[in-house]
Amino acid sequence: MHAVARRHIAFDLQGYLENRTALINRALDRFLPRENTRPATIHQAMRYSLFAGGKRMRPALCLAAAAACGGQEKLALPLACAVECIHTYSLIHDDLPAMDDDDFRRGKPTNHKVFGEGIAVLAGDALLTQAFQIAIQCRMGTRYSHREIILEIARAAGSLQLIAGQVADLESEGKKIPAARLKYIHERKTSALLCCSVRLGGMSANCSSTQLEALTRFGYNVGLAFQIIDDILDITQTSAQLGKTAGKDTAAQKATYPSIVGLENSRRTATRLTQRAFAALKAFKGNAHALEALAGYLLQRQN
Ligand code: GRG
Repeated sequence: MHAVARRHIAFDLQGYLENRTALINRALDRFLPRENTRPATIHQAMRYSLFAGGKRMRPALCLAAAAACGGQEKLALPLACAVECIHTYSLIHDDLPAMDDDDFRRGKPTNHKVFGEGIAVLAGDALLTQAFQIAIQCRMGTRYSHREIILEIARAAGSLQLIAGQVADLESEGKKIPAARLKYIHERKTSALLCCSVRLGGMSANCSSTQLEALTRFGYNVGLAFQIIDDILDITQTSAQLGKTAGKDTAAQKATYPSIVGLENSRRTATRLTQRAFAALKAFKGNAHALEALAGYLLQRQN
């Protein structure tokens, strides 16, 4: 067995994920307007993508980070749901014909295929806005205010991070780019929101500055590893396994880690980044089992 996988043998990750996914889904259901709330089309479209069966990795990381800092996971739930809304919005927009033009996401037809492009744009917009409305419902401790929470989310989702990554991604299509440019894209398009997820979990638990710094290093490295694995899966798995169209990166002539440094080198880099993430968890003195198990799983995942 892989050395990284061996570390998590005692932790019931499957049980943990099932339980937290159910918790997150129930909370999302409470936070979102009902399907028949007028105008019903937009609420149906928002719920369609939100409940289409995502892995819920960002909210799970948010809850696990809260626990690692000695906090109550339930207090982090609004923040966990907020990041999942932002993630889902980014997927809906990424799938639009003007972006990646995809027909298949989370094992289902993409939002614009079901509701049309106009409603899909609006469903993404509405989920992004909804995220702030949900986040503000978090009960904060003494160290971090709602202002800091909102700033944290806005920065990760804004034009210097998530959007910057997507812009660079669009502008790099069909071009040969150096590995440093690809890292810039991955840091913004993927790592920023993962990093934000764990930081928010820590902040909801009133974490110390040392803990927040450790979570930042953990999230950054896990985020980069996550995207490299995503690039690898795009060429090694089928569409049915991924629940989205496989081979898209090659078809769109996108620069990926495997296309620049090869498959084996990409796997080694993802493993090295995950080991750095594990090293960051030392700050939690053995109290970050869920975070550790999640990072191990993200490296080994098959979809
Ligand atoms: C704001 C116009 C506009 C677009 C934003 C940033 C962006 C578009 C899209 C990003 C989409 C993307 C492919 C991001 C990379 C991160 C990634 C691999 C997402 C898939 O995450 P998973 O595997 O998905 O966690 P599930 O469906 O399981 O939640």
